[in-house]
Amino acid sequence: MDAPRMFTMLERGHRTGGDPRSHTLMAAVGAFLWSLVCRNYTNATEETPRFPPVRHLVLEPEDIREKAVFVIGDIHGCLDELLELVEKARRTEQGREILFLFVGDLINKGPKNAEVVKYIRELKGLSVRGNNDESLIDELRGDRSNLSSKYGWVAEMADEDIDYLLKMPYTISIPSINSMIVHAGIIPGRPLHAQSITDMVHMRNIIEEDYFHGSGLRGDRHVTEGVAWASLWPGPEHIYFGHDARRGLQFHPKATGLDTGCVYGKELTGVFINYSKKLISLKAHKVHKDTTLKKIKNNVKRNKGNQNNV
Ligand SMILES: [Mn+2]
Repeated sequence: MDAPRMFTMLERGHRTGGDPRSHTLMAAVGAFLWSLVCRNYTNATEETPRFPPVRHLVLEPEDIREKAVFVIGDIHGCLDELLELVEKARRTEQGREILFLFVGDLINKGPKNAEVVKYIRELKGLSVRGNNDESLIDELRGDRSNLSSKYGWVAEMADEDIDYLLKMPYTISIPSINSMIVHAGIIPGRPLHAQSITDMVHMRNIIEEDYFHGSGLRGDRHVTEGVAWASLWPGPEHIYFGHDARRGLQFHPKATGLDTGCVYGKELTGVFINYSKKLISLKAHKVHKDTTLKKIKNNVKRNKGNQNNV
């Protein structure tokens, strides 16, 4: 997965014998084609892509091998708590290699956004795209020399870290351990390719509408109407998600919510989804973002009739 699978396939072909010259030629052609695919993403300032190159990433058994898989909730720039959680996870698994997965919202609201992305990339962690990651990507697609003031920290980001964000998929599936990761939610009974991006990055509730006059199951970002989407998820795969700090840790038969509001001074949580299956929560080091302030802001926005805030 780190290296393009195309190269791996060519390598395998080479080992099985045949004319080595034809393999060299194929490798050259492959490298050229891959460079065309990558060009837009490495030179992102020119044209920043709206969508990741792979929207629904599937991890194969060889991507996991003997690794313990640890899924971590919303980070929002809380680097210090993340470092502590990674350390605790390593102590828990005692020497077994760990693949760190993230439910998205790596950035915004918290103190060390650029550092979190760099750290996760270096950790070879994989994250899905959250609404806050998506907001930054939207911003990057505009005039980068004129980013809004809340994105001042983006100037510290290396190109490779921005590139990492741009490539984060909407879902990560691991069929070998019957698991899937998404930031917000998935509408049951609808194939992945038909899921809306808004639902995958914003949904908290599902509202059941009249199937004849409405749209059936409809995702909603608010929690005032309908029920928690995860309470309706029937499986078969178990979904790990974030985005719902208000509900906090959620345990449903086939879904686990991991946003325990670290940035709001609550907790940061991660869970091993194979081997020990242990869940680890630790206290936030401080209140990084005051929720009282957020509530006031939301009320002001609501009074203005704007329902687009998250
Ligand atoms: Mn979110």
